[in-house]
Amino acid sequence: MTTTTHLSALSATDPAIAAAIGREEARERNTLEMIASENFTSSAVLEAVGSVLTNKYAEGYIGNRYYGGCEVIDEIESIAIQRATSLFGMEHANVQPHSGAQANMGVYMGVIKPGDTVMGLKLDQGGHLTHGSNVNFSGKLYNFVSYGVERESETMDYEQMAEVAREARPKIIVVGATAYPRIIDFARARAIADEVGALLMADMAHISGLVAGGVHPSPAGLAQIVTSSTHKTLRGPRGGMILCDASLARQIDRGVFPASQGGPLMHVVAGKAVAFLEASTEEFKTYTRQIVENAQVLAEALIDAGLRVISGGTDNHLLLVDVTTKGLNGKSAEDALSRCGIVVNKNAIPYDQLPPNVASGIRIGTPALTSRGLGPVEMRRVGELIVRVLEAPEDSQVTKEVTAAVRELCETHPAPGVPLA
Ligand code: DSN
Repeated sequence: MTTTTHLSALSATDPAIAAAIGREEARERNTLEMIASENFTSSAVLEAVGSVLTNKYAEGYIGNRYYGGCEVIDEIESIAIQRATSLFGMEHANVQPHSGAQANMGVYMGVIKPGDTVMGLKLDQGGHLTHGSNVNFSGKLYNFVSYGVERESETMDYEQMAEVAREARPKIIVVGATAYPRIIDFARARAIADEVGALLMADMAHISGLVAGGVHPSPAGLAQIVTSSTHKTLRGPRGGMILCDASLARQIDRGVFPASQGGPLMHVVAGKAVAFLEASTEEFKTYTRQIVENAQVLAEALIDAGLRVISGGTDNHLLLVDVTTKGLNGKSAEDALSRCGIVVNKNAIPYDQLPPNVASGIRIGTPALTSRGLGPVEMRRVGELIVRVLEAPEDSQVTKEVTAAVRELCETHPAPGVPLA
C-alpha cells in the first residue's frame, strides 16, 4: 500500500481513501501535467482549504447571514472580496461561487430571465458548456446564439460576433474560452455589446492568472461582468468568482445566493483569499510571463517538427495541436502521451470533422509545469518528447525512453504542494 505518512488520521480512519490520495500524490509527482486548466496550488492555499472553516454554515453575505457565529467568516470573506477587487480593478466581487460554471449560472440567474437571448462562443470552437451548450443548463434555460472563429486564421471572428448580435439582440454577450490560444479583444467585444445594448460578460476562467500577472489585457473597465474559476492560471483552490460593476452588485449577489447556491464553502473562500494575495506579488508576475514564454517555446518546438498548431502559435498559456498530420486523432494522441506520463486532453479543433470524444486535436498547457519551475530549456525538451511519442505512439522502446525522461524532469522539478515520497 502507498505510504501516506502526512495523512495519519485519515490512514487510521479510512485506509482506502488515504491510500488513494497517496496514489494521486504519486501521480501528480511523477507525471508532466499539461492539461491547460490544471495547476499546482500552494501549500498555503492547501492549508486554508483543509482547515476547520469547512465546519461552518454561512448562507447570506457579510453582516447579513442566516446563521450565528459568522464573525470570523465575515472577516475572511471581506478580505477575499477586497483582494479580488483590488487585484482585478473591478468595483464588486462575489467570491462564493463553487466553480466557474456556478459563477456563470449566478450571473444568468441574477441578471436575465429564462428564455432571454445570450450569445457565446461555440463550444466546438473553444467555448464552454455554460456558454450555451444544449446539454447544459445554459442552453436549456436560455436562448443562446453563437459566434465562432474564422476558418482561415482560426482566430475569434468579431465580424460574425457583430452580425449575430445585430440580428439576435442578446441581453448578454459572453466572451471567453476554454481552448483558445490567442489574446481576446475585450474592447472590440464591448463596442459590439454597446451597439446592440447588451452587457458584456468576460469569462476569463482560463486566463485570470495571466490577467492578474499583466500578460493578457484585462477585461476590467470593458466588461461590466467578469467571471472566473480560481484554480487554473490563477493557481488558487478549485472554485469560482464573479466581478462586476457596482451597479450590478445586488443582482449578481442574489443570482448566486439564494438563486443558485446555498451555503458558501468558506474553507475554499479562504483559499481564494490566499491565492489573490499570492497573485498580487512580483513573483506571480514573473510566473505568468514564464507560462506564456513556455507555451511559445513549446509551440515552436512542435511546429518545427511538422505539427500543425491551431492559429499558428499562442499568445497565452495553451496551444491546440492538430494531430491528424501524424496519422493520429486526439484520443489516440492523449492515450499515447499518457502511457509515457505526459498528461494532456483530446480537444476539438475549429471545424473538426471528428466527434468530440475522439477529436482531431490535443490541448496542451504550460501553467502546471511552470509552477514546477520548468523554463524554456526544459520546455523545448518536453516538446521533443511529445514529438517522439506522436511520431511513434506504438513503439515500446520510445515509450520506455520517454517515460524515463519524464520521470527525470519530475524528480528535478518537484511539484509545489505535493508531498515528497
Ligand atoms: N473544464 C475546464 C477546462 O478544462 O477548460 C473548463 O471549465
